[in-house]
Amino acid sequence: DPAAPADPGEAEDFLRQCYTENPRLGPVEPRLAIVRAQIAATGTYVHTTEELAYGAKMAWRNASRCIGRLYWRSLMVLDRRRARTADDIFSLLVHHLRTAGEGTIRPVISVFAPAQPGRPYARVWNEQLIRYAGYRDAEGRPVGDSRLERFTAAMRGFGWRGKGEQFDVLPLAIETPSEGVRLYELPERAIREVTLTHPEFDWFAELGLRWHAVPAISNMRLTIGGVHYPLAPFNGWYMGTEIGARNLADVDRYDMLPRIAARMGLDTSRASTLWKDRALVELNRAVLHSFEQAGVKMSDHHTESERFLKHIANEERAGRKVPADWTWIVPPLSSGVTPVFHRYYDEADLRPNFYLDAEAAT
Ligand code: HEM
Ligand code: NRG
Repeated sequence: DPAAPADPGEAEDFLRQCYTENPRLGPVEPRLAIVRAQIAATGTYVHTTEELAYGAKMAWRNASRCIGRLYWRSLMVLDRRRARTADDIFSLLVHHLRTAGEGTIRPVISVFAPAQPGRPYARVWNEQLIRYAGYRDAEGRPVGDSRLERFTAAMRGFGWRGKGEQFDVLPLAIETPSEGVRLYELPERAIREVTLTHPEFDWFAELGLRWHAVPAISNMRLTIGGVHYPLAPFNGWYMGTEIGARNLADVDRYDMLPRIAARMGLDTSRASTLWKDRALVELNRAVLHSFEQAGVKMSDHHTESERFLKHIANEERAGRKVPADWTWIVPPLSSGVTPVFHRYYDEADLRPNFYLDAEAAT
């Protein structure tokens, strides 16, 4: 429960670790005394800017489903704890997307106000800041991102009208205690997108595919030292398979493999022709090729797997274990030819971390 009081034990564990790993912050004992008193008096405490920044980096470091953790120290932490109104939050989210996506993509987190004990808190209903709407056409055929159909219907319930096309960016639904839910349309300058072409197949562009450059998860709660930040959207860059082997390929998302296989002229009458595998590889080549051509940072699953093993080696040298979830770390394409496949991982649930709360809208 994000609105529960801060747990003093968790606060102490976090502060000891934070101050041990950052000797320049000075001794932890005086800080512990202050925090204990704050929790006793108010049920919670206020992180310093340094604690917030390092806590957010630790949360990324502890995210056991994330293969991209080698660069955890480079996370840019924007302290947005003072923002209150939906208008303020919206303009800071636009700023986040522009900071993250201009020039080369950089990992950024915007941390908004923590939940106060027993009080309602602000949050964003969208799972990511940029997502495409999902609809059904008159014949009941899916249009857009089928995963977002329920969310899209909820937005329509608030009066939003999408164009009904394959890649309509959804509005942001921002909820604050004093204003309720408000919808905001993202301006174009906040939405960097890449249209997909293939290095050899000229017809590929006719499929009309595209994807947004920045994955910015906005529905996970950041927990640092017993304090809960329900609104703390973060982003890194994409690994190509997220788009090419899942978003555009999954049967319950864009389901593109049958159409790509048809254009390739493959024999789809039997599974054993491996037409799905062949179409999948070409789709993934198109994703990596298009992002590279557009100058948008993206990594492939081989490179990201190697980086992750380097991260594990770094962390072990620093005397730390790397909690990891095999089922999320292993890429959904060519799993067995990436080195992350061939080993087991520690499965600890360490804090600080990111947690998924129940969906607000659906
Ligand atoms: C999950 C890659 C940055 C936190 C993932 C996944 C991938 C990935 C491939 C699995 C996603 C899926 O299967 O749907 C990367 C790459 C990054 C990056 C290439 C480039 C820098 C970050 C940052 C944070 C983060 C900056 C937080 C500060 C997480 C979390 C999950 C995750 C919490 C689990 C999401 C969930 O449970 O749905 N990442 N990531 N990652 N990543 Fe990263
Ligand atoms: N698979 C999701 C994004 C999940 C997080 N992936 C990242 N995170 N790369 C998708 O939109 O396809 N990140 O912070 O970079």
